[in-house]
Amino acid sequence: MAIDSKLKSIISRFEFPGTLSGCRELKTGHINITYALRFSQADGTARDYVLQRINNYVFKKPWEVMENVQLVTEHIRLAMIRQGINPENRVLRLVPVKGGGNMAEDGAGGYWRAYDYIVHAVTPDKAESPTQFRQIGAAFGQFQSMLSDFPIEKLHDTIPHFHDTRKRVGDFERTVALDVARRAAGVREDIGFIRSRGEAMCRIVDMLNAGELPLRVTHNDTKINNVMLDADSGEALCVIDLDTVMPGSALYDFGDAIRYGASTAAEDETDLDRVSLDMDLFAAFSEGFIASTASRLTPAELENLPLGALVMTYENALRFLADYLDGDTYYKIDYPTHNLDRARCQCKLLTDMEAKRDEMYATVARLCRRYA
Ligand code: GN1
Ligand code: MG
Repeated sequence: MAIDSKLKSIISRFEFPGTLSGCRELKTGHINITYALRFSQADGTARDYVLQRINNYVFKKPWEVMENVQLVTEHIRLAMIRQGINPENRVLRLVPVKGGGNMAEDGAGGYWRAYDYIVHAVTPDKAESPTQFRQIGAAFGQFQSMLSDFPIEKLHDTIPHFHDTRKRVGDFERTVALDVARRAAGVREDIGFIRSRGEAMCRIVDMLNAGELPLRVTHNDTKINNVMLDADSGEALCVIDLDTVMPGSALYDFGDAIRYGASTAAEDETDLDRVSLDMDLFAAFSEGFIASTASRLTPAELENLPLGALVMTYENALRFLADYLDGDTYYKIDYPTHNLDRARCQCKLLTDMEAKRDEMYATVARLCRRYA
């Protein structure tokens, strides 16, 4: 793509080696703006980097996001070295800004950062097989395990109350009452669905507050495409998108991965008959996750993993619907009812999970007996 002068000037702020020879936008994620950059080197080779503009409507204090990312990637890098693993291409590495630091402000309110590109990798948007999804489960489980000795008090809450379902349920009522975009009348049934599950879905927050579940350092955005896989072997290489690494519950990471990756359809599928929970994928992910975390997680965490899937699906339904009612201020959308379609799809998935609840618990209990 043609590179405009504003982008060029941001690029020039980072310590990229070589001469810029390519730039393309990567259309992934609902939040940040991401570019892949290529630099030709004097020896004729090329090196690739990722440049991102941090969404500072979503992340109000981008410098705190960067502090977290710096600390977390450094911690993982050292953990890998201790385990005899070469961290090259397996943990994100920030590119320094000329003159110091790791984030550049563009003078127009934009905040930018850059990473080495994880090479020879793919990020499937959908599980291609149970075996692959088991690997993804293991990768997120290992990610949590590597951060199990991270000093949790050093982490900023990059989005305060991110998975505080109780607060989200309260905020949702205010959103409905304000009805900024005047859309509430058209989605009464959807609002009713969200209201009917509110209390039950606050169970994880309540257990955390009661000390029945421990706070852990968690990823909090465990979509399948946040794990990069080796393009040939399919082996999990690197967990990415670390902006929401924060204190949270292990159940959130398990649950969000199931919500997105074990669904039979895309997150915004409009033919709701196609949306359900694939129990083979559920079992495969559970196996990878439980095998890599069972020795660390408490019995209460292990037993309640399926609750994570229900709660995360509910929470995303609520958030998409709230953003639709708000006039689409948070998520990137491709068309006017995109957030509504996403919300309805999540509601349908939650309904199917409710029907399969006993089966989900039985599968997890069986795997816990095997690995715990
Ligand atoms: C957003 O980074 P991305 O676009 O994968 C969102 C998640 C939602 C997800 C739904 C910081 O994630 O919480 O679950 O969309 N991230 C943030 O697809 O709000
Ligand atoms: Mg994200």
